[in-house]
Amino acid sequence: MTRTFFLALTATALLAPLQGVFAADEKNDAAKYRSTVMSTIGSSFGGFVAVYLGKVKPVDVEKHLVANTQALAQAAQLINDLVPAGSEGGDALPAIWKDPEGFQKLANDAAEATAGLAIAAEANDRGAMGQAFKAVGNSCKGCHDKYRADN
Ligand code: ASC
Repeated sequence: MTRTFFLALTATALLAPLQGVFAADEKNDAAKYRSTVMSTIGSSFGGFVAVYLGKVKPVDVEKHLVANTQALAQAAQLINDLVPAGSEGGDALPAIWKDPEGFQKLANDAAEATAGLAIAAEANDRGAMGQAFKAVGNSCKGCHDKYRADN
């Protein structure tokens, strides 16, 4: 086996999990991408909550609070750009495309609330994190109630 062939084989194996996300024959790649980003948001918020509430105790708690909230805030910046025309489907309700301004407002609120949580984590201010945590939860719920199926 040549070295090049071996490297190509390794790369293919490493990238295999991504094929589920970016399968070429997907009918609606944009809807799938939306779901991928929203999963990132759910995972990073869940990670923050687990550490903040002490359900898990990493050695460097502050590092985990900061990293999870930064990942959350970064991904939340993408929400307002996840609903292009033609990407209807998945858990997204048609109301998003009937009321684009309403959706954009809640998307911007989510970006703001998550940025606030990241700032509170960076400051290692538990009180501010608690307040921002509530604001983020309310933002998720408010948008899902209006624009997401299967809440
Ligand atoms: C989460 C998650 C949501 C929100 C929502 C908050 O962790 O996946 O959709 O929080 O439940 O009310």
